[in-house]
Amino acid sequence: MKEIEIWIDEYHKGSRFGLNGKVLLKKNSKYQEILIIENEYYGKALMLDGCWMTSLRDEKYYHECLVHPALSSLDQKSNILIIGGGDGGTARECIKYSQITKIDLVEIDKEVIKASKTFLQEIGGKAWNDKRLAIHIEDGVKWVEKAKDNFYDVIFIDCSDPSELSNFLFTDSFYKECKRILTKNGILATQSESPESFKKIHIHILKSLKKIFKVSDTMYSFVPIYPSGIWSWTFASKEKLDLSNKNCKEVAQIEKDCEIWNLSFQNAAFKMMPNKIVKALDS
Ligand code: SPD
Repeated sequence: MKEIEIWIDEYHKGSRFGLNGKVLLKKNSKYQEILIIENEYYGKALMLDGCWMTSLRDEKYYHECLVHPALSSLDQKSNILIIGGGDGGTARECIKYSQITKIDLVEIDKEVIKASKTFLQEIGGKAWNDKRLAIHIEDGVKWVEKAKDNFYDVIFIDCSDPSELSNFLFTDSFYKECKRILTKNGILATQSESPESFKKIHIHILKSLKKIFKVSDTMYSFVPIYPSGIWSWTFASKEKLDLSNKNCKEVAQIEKDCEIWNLSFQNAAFKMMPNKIVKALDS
């Protein structure tokens, strides 16, 4: 008998972004609905509460852009914090850097990690067995509040779109707490939504980070399964932000390993701010 294939859509302001395939998992955790579908082109894909999070085919567009601009540019990098990131993709990119000694991955929903380890094993890959990775099932906001001053070299915010569950991760008070726990030259690296489909929150994130941190910069690229496809990542630091990767010994090897990211891709991506966003930031 042919397995049943259905369309699963993310609805967004009167548009829908869908994948067709066989549903491998659909369950409600304490926090959200978790759905995994297997699509002919994108492979297995994860949706949380009706929003696409990642797919095997396009996840590298997202994870490589979140991780490498920050890690390849920092001379000192021992302690890393990942807020969210329960699919393991951000951790997988982090473990490529030998200097890192500890990665705290703080994910509120243990069921996301369980589903990812079961169905999306390739995304976390070797990270799940890397001794430097410590998984904490906890609210990222509380974790940050409890963390010591000047402790983390990089904080990655790998969260969902704003919702009841994640709203606080987009607030000034959360960003200020992140600043407090970053080392002097540390970097906050956050997914910063879409300048097209999430324009209002995108501008809010960029303005907040500019106000709170001494320096910040945004890169644009694509995540094909997200609404509108265009996406952004923003990097902020309390002292200096030099994302030119000049001292990173591992960068050549990491470029070879990556599917999307390389230095010229990154350089172009930091110059891609749409003019309507430039104008909105100026006003
Ligand atoms: N529109 C979806 C935004 C989700 C960003 N986080 C994705 C998690 C991948 N690790």
